[in-house]
Amino acid sequence: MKLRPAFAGRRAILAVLFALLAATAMLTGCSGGDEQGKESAVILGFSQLGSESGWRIGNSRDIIAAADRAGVRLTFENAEQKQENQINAIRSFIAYQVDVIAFSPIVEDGWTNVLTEAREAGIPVLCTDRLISGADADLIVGFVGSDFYEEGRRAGNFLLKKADRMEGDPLRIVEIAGTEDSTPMRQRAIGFRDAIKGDPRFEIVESVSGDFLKSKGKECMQRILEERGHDIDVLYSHNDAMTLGAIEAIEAEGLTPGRDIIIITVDGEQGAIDLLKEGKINCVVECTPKIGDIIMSLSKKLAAGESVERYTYSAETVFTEFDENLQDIPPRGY
Ligand code: GZL
Repeated sequence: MKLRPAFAGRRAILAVLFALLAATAMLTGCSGGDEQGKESAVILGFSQLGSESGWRIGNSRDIIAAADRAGVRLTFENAEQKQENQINAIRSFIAYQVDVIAFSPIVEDGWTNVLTEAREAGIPVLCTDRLISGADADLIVGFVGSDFYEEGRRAGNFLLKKADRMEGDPLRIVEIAGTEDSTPMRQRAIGFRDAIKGDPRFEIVESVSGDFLKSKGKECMQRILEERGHDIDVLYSHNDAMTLGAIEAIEAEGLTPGRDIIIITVDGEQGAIDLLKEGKINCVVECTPKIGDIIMSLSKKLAAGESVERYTYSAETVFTEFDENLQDIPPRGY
């Protein structure tokens, strides 16, 4: 049927109007209530820093599953270890006018401009897992994640307990630290040092960055063993991925991890717990990646215009060779 020109024109105008309305609803996230008038789903833009460790992969999995459980519409961007990718992702969330932005900042500095843009757009920003510099603290509405300083202290307190059960020789400590200028790297280092401060039994003979990567943890340990031979008594590693790499280097050198070199690690991945049970690791400080549900709960509150706690810390523990029930540790899930 050939439409009369006038009618055809009217249909075309209606089609354009409908398309504009649909686009506006999508961009503003204000699709309004559905036909029952129920609230529309919260739209959360999440910038994940990368996939550098089993911990990070477990963190991403947990966040995606939690969004599904919570009925939150999640726009998830993986920055693949690049800060500029996180900045670009946050800018795209602003353009899309999400209800809330959450991100795990790969390092603490360099966020002022993009977070100022988010504030000017009226979009609340939540820091998850890691923090930004204190100078920009007013640009975020809250933090959810671990107390890294406490994790560092737990690592140091284990070493005090271990040394109490050993001969009095000074213990030479090597530290393989996480990504430089990241919150966990800074805080785990300070907490550990505060725990052992002033104790003449300990000397940190070297601290290097392994960037939270297994490959770099192995490279660092290989070089240190080549240069220092067997004059190392303790490895304090800021995450399990680097620890697993370092243990490969230690065993290649013909040394026994957990006996020739005391191994203290952070995260609590399944691989590390398995080696703790085997006696190849002496202490695993837990850092849980399972913060997805709390992120969704806080995001819904923010989208509803409610305020949230400034800091929401995860409940965590520590597993050591002195525990009697190591075999009972349930599967870690990351
Ligand atoms: C800690 C997290 C760290 C983990 C590492 O919350 O930021 O980053 O300890 C990960 O495994 O790479």
